[in-house]
Amino acid sequence: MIDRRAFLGAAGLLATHAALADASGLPEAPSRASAATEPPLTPADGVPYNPVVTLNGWTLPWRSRGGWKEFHLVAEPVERELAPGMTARLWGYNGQSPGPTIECVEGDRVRIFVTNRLPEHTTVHWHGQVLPNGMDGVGGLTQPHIPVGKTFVYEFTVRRAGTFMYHPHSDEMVQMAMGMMGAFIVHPRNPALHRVDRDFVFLLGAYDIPAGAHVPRVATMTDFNLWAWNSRVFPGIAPLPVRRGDRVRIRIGNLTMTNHPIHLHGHEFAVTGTDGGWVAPTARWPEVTVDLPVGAMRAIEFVAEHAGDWALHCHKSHHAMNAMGHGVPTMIAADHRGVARSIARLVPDYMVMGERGMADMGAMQMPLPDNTLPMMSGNGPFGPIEMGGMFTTLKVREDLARGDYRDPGWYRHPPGTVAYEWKGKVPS
Ligand SMILES: [Cu+2]
Repeated sequence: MIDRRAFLGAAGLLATHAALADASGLPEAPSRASAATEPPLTPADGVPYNPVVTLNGWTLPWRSRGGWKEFHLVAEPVERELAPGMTARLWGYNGQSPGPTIECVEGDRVRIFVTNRLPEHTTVHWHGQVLPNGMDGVGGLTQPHIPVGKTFVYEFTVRRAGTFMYHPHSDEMVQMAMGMMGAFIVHPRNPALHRVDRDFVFLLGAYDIPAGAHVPRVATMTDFNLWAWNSRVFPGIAPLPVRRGDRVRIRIGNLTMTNHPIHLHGHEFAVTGTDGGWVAPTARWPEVTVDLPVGAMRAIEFVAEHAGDWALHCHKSHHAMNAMGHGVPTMIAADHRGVARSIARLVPDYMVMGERGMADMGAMQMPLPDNTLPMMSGNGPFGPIEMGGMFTTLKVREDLARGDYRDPGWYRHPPGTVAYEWKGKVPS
């Protein structure tokens, strides 16, 4: 077998789409090991469009051949860093979970090769696409499952612009619990339609990985311990840098087992699209939280008018935490000093915790098993942020260059605009 990573490194992968091929005649299947956010992939040919930015992810290059855009997905076991200090052994596509984002244009004919390098069969379902029934990817119903080691071909015309995703419809519970999913963005044929300055996409995922382990428990139904955006958890989730005045779209898909109310600070937005299509402008209303139902996508849009580091997070407070034991008793207001003294005679390291709340855990460096993240972490300019899971920031800046997606660092607040301690009088 060709070592794909070595081949790609030599080939300078993003240089051109047209040359992507391997010895078998299949389009090359590029692969990524890093969880960094790649800059948007500007199309080298075909109808021009404004590409999306996949949070902690990337877009799959394609090749043009005989009027088709050809993509190559490889379903395979992957290693994914969820945040610095923790790596999970997941299943995904082309070296990553989630798989690379597929981008094309309304009216494109797409041919997607899917090679199965998993230890069991799989399929790919193109969630939200209107396509011939036999291309829908439901194993057993619309096609045979793709056996281990085989490559299947999906061909269809993408009929409408919008926000879609892909995932297996084959041993679905296991394969999605292992991280198999990806975004599928279809741009309008007329690039002036639905135009925004910055367009982000990520998928919500949930994992149940016991402390010190690497592989998710695949039979967990509700009690997940890691709530992820594109298989990353805070502080591993990249910020969304935008220029003040930019019109911003954030596309979010939910492939977890529960709903997620996603909340943006400092701005109001409108839901402008779902995986069913665009919302008519007359049917939109202002919101600061959008609930993501299971198996659905939402695109929100707003003008980033207010400079600052604005929190963007799931509003279920347990979903903005990393792994924790939900059996922890509430100790607030309990005086257990006497008990603690008795326990300390048996367990010298015993610490009294939680009788004043749990905020101390944000700063405490407790010994943890290897490959385990603290429940809350991340440090901001004012101290511990005390979050985890589905949390990141929208960083609105005056001086960001167009097309610059690098983290601009912490916001520098103008004098007199930060909450302050009362010391007997307000400054005049
Ligand atoms: Cu949530």
